[in-house]
Amino acid sequence: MKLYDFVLAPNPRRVRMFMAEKGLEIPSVQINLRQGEQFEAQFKQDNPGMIVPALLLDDGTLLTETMAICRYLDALHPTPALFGSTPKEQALVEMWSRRAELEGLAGAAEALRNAAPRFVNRAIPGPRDYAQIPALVERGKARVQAFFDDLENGLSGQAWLAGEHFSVADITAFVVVEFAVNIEEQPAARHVHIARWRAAVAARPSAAA
Ligand SMILES: N[C@@H](CCC(=O)N[C@@H](CS)C(=O)NCC(=O)O)C(=O)O
Repeated sequence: MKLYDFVLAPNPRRVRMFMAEKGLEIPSVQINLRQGEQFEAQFKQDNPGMIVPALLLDDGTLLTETMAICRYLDALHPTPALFGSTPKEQALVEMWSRRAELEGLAGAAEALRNAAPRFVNRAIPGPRDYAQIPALVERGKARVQAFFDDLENGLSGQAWLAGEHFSVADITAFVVVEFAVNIEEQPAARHVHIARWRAAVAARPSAAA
């Protein structure tokens, strides 16, 4: 197996944290997105989607999409359970994972990629070029702040998003909170549950992955 990774990007970080929680080590290659290595011919040939993370399996299958990669690794290495154990936990993990991706990560990407000069004509990652839409910057920031409010409610009265056990949903939400520095958005002082939970995630060895 080989993991295409980039140390500064949020989605590969989710996979690295997931692997660290499982105690997995997979050989990886850094694709420096800041230097445009995702556009190089060899990478394009290996991964026509031109995004990271991507996991190349020994039979040549290429898995893209962070959650698909995590699902695959989880099926091979079921413990510790990071997708929930009970039906309720599993549903809550799915619910919070989708909220964190669709509101948190997507909102942050919208705010960053429609503003930063390095993303001119690259407002959406992948093989096609999309023009920036400056009006989406403020909307993206507002979505991230709305996600913080949802997260605060979700964490009220419980240690982790799915209840008693840390899960992949906590990984994605934590990566959103950390990545939001790049769009100059952070949880507010009133988000006390996020602050407590964030410190607890940061204290896990996987947070350094
Ligand atoms: N939906 C994908 C998103 C992957 C993605 O957006 N990756 C970014 C890095 S976080 C990327 O490869 N960007 C390439 C670029 O900016 O050209 C997933 O969940 O893995």
